[in-house]
Amino acid sequence: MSQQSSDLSELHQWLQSAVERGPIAIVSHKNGDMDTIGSACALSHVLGDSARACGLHTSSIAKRIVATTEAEFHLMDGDRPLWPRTLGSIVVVDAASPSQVGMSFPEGVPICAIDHHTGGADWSSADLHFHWDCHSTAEMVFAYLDEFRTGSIDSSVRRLLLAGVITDTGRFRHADSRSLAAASKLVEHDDLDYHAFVEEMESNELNHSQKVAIAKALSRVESIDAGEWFLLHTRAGTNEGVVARTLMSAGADVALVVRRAKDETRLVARASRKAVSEGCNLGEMMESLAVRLDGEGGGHPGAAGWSGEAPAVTARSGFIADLSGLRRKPS
Ligand SMILES: [Mn+2]
Repeated sequence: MSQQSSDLSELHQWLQSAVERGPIAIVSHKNGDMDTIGSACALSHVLGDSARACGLHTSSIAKRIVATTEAEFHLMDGDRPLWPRTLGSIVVVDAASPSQVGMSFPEGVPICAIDHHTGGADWSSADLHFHWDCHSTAEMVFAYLDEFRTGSIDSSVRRLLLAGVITDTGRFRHADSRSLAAASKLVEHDDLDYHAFVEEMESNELNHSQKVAIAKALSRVESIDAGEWFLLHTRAGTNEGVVARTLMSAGADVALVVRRAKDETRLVARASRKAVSEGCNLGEMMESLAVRLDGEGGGHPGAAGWSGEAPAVTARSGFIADLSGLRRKPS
């Protein structure tokens, strides 16, 4: 049996016994992006009445897709999460470590973590840690359903997972054969009009104050030759992802967006495909930043983040210093 199919059967066995144990909480990570929400809702839909998708937050795209697929997602209060007394199992989707969930779990309930991030990986508390080095958790959930629960893959599940794959691969910009194969299988049914679906996802218009905030962040952009890399960086109060994407379109090898909120600093970084193939690995850089500055850091070679209590200027100069020290490899 290949590693892939043995991972999937291990997950299947775990979930089968979970269903027998009673109520299952399928928990998303605290930022509530489309991948985590889509994966949680699709899995809970398939597992049936005993499973509930829940978490602290849903992003605006996720909110829209949850509404249009008539999926059920339960928002929880991170300070006082209410768990059923009979809770039998917890499945965490798309979180690199327990801290990314943003709430504590009841003692003694078996946990299964399904995740595709590098870094973090602090799932020693989990009974089962199902990890693949791929571009979205939605692909992993789809691989499982496609193998063991094909009959339960309905239109709603397909849309939830497809949206997760589309957003986590940056609209397929950093997809690989597995993401593309999953997406292809997800759209091959007549009831999914891909064009209309993408339009529906992208109709997620920014409101006026978000547009103003993005414009301000763009007006503060600075460029640096960080060693051999062309870096564009700025501060943003919101929509860091949109700002980072814009900096990439403007030709950055690496884009860095710094956000300072309350007592937390957050770095969001993106690298071009070329930069990644020439040796830039943002996930590793953010992990090493987390070692030096505390906080949490990790992600993927081309898209990664760090958050912690260090001042914004310390975090930013730490990142720039690391990037400056990195030599380009011939691609
Ligand atoms: Mn993800």
